[in-house]
Amino acid sequence: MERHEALEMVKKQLTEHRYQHTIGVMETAVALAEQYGADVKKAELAAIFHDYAKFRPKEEMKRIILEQNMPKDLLLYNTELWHAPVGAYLVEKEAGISDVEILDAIRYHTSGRPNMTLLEKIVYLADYIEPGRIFPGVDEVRELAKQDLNKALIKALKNTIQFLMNKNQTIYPDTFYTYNSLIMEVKGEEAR
Ligand code: DGI
Ligand code: FE
Ligand code: FE
Repeated sequence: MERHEALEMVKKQLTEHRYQHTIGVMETAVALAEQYGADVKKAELAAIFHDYAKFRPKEEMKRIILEQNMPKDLLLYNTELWHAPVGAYLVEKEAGISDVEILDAIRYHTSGRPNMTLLEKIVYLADYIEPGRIFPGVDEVRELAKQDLNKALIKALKNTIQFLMNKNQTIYPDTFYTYNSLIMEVKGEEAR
């Protein structure tokens, strides 16, 4: 699918603010893909569609999670987590995108997962550091992203976990598993 066609599709699903965020994620993901040698076209499409399901009614998302046999424990945690796996499902169904790498980058863009692919990492990080983001610590992650993808991701995960803890919110286990997996990956690199 061409960029303009994809953008037209997502624009209808999003608010103007969320659409501008999506443009930022797209541009950032393309730059990271060029920098780290990922498939630029896949990064672009995954970024464009990453928040496709963001504004679907919670009841619809819940139904899809149950009917499509997605992990049921998602329903026990923050509803903010749901749009990622539901988005992957709807993007395949409604936009006809069947590329598993693109769909997984959408599916795991909020929680991450252990042993993330390069494309998954790029979309996750682009979502965190796109120019419209202003949360505390984001500049440090932007700087790390210039040097080391995994170290930037660790900082982003750490910030997110700390942010949620400070608000006494639950933390989805995959968020911790993602953090652990990245720490081990960096330790492995350093031992070589
Ligand atoms: O959809 P976006 O706002 O662009 O960003 P996102 O898909 O990364 O969603 C982030 C939101 O999800 C943020 O408000 C934090 C919230 N959230 C709630 N529980 C968890 C969580 N994020 C992670 N990574 N892990 C959680 O357990
Ligand atoms: Fe999102
Ligand atoms: Fe997003």
